[in-house]
Amino acid sequence: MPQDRFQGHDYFLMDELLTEEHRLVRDSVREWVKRDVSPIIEEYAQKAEFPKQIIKGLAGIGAFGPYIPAEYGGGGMDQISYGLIMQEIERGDSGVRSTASVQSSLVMYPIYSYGSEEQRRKYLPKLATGEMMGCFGLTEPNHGSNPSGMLTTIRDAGDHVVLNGSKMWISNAPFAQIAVVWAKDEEGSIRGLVVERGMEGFSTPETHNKWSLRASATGELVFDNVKVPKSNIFPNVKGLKGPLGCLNSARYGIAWGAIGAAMDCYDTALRYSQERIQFGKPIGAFQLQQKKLAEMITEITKAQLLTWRLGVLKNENRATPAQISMAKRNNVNMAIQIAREARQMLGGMGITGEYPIMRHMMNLESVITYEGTHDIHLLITGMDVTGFNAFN
Ligand code: TGC
Ligand code: FAD
Repeated sequence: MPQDRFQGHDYFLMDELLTEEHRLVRDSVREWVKRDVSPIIEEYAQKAEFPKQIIKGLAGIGAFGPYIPAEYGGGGMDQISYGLIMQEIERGDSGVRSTASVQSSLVMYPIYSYGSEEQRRKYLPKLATGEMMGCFGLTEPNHGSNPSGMLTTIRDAGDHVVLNGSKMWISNAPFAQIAVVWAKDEEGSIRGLVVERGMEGFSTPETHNKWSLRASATGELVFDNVKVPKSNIFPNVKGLKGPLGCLNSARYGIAWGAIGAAMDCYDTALRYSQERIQFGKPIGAFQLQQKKLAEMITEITKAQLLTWRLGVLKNENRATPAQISMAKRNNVNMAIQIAREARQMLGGMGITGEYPIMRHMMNLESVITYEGTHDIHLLITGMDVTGFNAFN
């Protein structure tokens, strides 16, 4: 990929709504992405490999547990800083943001929110430094959008439980040392537990041949009579609200992240339109290309305002799950539309790895599917505004 010349886009002077700390966090992550992600990410995406060497750097910029209190190794930051970190990382690549959001919101968050003090002290500091990586197992081969039907079970066996079943499409699974797993107990209640690599009967086969999120490792979690100590079960949550609570935090981060991917596509297309000459003029001088760019910056600006407001509500503990759904759905859809338009603006060059757009476009096909599909989030909004549940 040519040198990363990205410049932020702030049409409505949104920076004035950020604190000095927010801007500092955002700018330092942006610099790190330019230095350590952009130069290598295309090569890793092409070979479908997660660049493990960036784990230390991700920990260094505070991407693992930004809002987890400092006494457990987290960054102790607010929700807007967390969002800005996700935005800047996804500006580089959605797969790298996936690794960070799984670690923060789907592994550290449940351990912090639902775990015992012993569990917090055992896992959180190592997860914050990246010495330990985690993954999150909710989806199963036959239960994706409706996780309440899950078939993975735990059976009481004295001082431990016996875990059986399987999970599919799990980000970070191939290399994670621990998995936060959701399974039903004998009463049919969903419980969360920490499963450690090395436990007998636990394996994590890698999923190959993805056209999307190629720089992120995806795999299965297979449990064949795995004995898990009872001390690994989260004591403070029961039911589907446990995993869904984690998703609120991850979906919030994705809403910010999608803005990053969209800004990168817009920035690339804008620069290309100013430099590429056809019919004796820069293509940006043609009205059809201007329409595309004008609509892109309009949609990015609307998403920035929505998401900043959501961050304020989240800081005040007032953001509802339905508001988070609306932002995730809107922003990922906005980003995927922009990626498709921007790719066309680059003509043939748009399909090459010389530019980041095609990679973003393909990545966003996963982002619009995971953490609740586009349609599932629409139904959540529909239920919230009408009071009618269209799921059952
Ligand atoms: P429902 O009966 O509505 O609710 C069951 C219980 O959960 C509570 N609840 C929530 N709690 C917290 N946050 C939320 N967002 C919540 N939504 C619901 C609810 O109040 C109830 O509590 P209680 O106390 O009454 O028991 O559940 P349902 O079975 O009808 O399902 C609702 C539905 C469809 C919205 C939900 O299942 C859903 O969101 N499905 C989508 C599944 C999904 O998003 N999976 C994501 C897997 S993880 C992933 O994709 C990671 S990708 C990572 C990466 O690489 O970045
Ligand atoms: P399905 O639920 O089978 O849906 C198929 C289609 O039917 C979709 O279009 C959906 O919108 C539609 N549909 C379903 N129900 C309804 C309905 N009631 N009304 C209307 N339409 C409906 N999961 C994890 O647990 N952990 C992870 O780390 C993780 N990482 C992932 C990484 C990648 C790259 C991908 C692709 C997925 C990942 N997932 C992960 C799984 C992801 O959350 C699921 O793919 C997603 O929730 C959708 O489930 P599904 O694929 O089984 O699709």
